[in-house]
Amino acid sequence: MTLFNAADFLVHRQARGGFADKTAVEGTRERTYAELSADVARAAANLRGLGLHTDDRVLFVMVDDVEFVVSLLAAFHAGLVAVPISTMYDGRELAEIVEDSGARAVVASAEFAGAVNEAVSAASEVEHLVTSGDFPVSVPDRVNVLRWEALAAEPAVPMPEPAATDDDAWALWLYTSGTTGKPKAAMHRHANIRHVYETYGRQTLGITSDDRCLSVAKIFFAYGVGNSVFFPLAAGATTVLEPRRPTPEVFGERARAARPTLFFGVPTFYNAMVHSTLPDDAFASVRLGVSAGEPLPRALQEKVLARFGFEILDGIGSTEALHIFLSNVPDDIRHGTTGRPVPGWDVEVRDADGNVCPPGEPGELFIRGASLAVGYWRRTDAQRSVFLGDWMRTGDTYMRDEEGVFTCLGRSNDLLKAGGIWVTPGEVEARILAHPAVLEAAVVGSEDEAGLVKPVAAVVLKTPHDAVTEREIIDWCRDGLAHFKAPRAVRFVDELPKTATGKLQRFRVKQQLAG
Ligand code: 3SK
Repeated sequence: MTLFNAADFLVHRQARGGFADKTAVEGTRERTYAELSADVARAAANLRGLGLHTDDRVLFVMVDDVEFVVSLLAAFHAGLVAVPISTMYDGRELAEIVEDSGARAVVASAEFAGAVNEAVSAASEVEHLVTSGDFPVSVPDRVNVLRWEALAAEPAVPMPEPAATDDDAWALWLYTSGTTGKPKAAMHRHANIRHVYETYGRQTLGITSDDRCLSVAKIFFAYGVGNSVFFPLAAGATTVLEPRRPTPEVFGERARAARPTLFFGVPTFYNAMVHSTLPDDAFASVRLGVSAGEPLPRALQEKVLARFGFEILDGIGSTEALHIFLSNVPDDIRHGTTGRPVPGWDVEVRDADGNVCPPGEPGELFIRGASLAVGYWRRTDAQRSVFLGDWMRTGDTYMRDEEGVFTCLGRSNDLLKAGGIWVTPGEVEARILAHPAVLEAAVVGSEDEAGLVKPVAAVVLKTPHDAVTEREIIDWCRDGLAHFKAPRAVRFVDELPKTATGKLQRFRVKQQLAG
């Protein structure tokens, strides 16, 4: 058994090895690697001091700031399981997750006090609530409430060395609902953190200790925790944390002040950036952008390059893979594609019989790599349908060309048949998006009066009161596409339903269009 602890890999190693005085984290305050290392060891000892044992879950509902990074690394250091949770859940949804995880402790920022109070009150197994900021506590007496400062204080029993975990020890559970269904925890090992750094952070991004990382995706999300914690810290670089809600204005201002070199966004955010009034030099320090979450349209990638002056590496990852497994690389960026497999990943496009598709033929994407989750916590059915031996079925429809470059065609279950012919929503959406008045579009299948599935569209206009009509959008599609692909109906909406990282939730678009 080889000992390996992610806290050692991410912070203590750097503090010992020449980066002690280097700034590790810039949030509302700054920490060097030496300070962060000491904070983490103290917080780990204090968590253990609460009576928490190896593999106990500690759940985090926190804003992206120094306290979150310290708490997360402290859980690794203490041999506990860190469970970062989306800050977008309401009290009832959060309570279900807290119950499901069996967490004995919750660490939460004041901003989410309402939902956290409700969830902790409902979840009978929670014994400790650690509050950060000005948190109005309202939980039953059975819960031991302490302030975050108590985690940072000198512990009664120090824990200078990380717990003797090995590669296979649980480090991190990440809840995912995918684009449908009840959230389930993908369970990740300590070793998975090293793997995503080695394969994507170092070999694909080429991150070095000179980099400064800024991520739109928050730390509670797999994409965000890689961008803002794993990659910068493992490289001895600096992570710039932005606690506020991500808008182009907030990030433009932060980027001008903090001068990031690597910027991690999602297509919706890049789209908002190009439609904003930000100065063109707002991101002048960025050497490379990254996009994931959903395919980045070629036109958008080109607009960001023309306006803000940086290239974007488009890639795709998943919570189950922990980070990105297919990506473009800096010296070979193919606009409009997701690039090639990240080193260490096997990626196949398979047909309905499980055979590998020849180049040019669409099929479902399957992946195999060392950072795949060991499974889902207490979700046997989902686990058996998603994890097949060493492989995972992603549910995405892809095509690989002769050169081994992959292009996304949508989610496998998003494809719809109109008049007996397959329609790829992405193709119809791309046509609608080319209309000068359109900001965003989503196409889903909807049954008509005869019970036949037809494409229908939800459309967000750039200027909400633009006098564009439904007929105009339909005719625009009939002009540029085979007629059967044109939507039969168009509904103008204020916004499209999305996940925390901006991934379109088609099942909610369907509800939106049905309602
Ligand atoms: O959605 C993605 O592409 C993604 C990327 C990195 C990590 C996690 C996810 C879901």
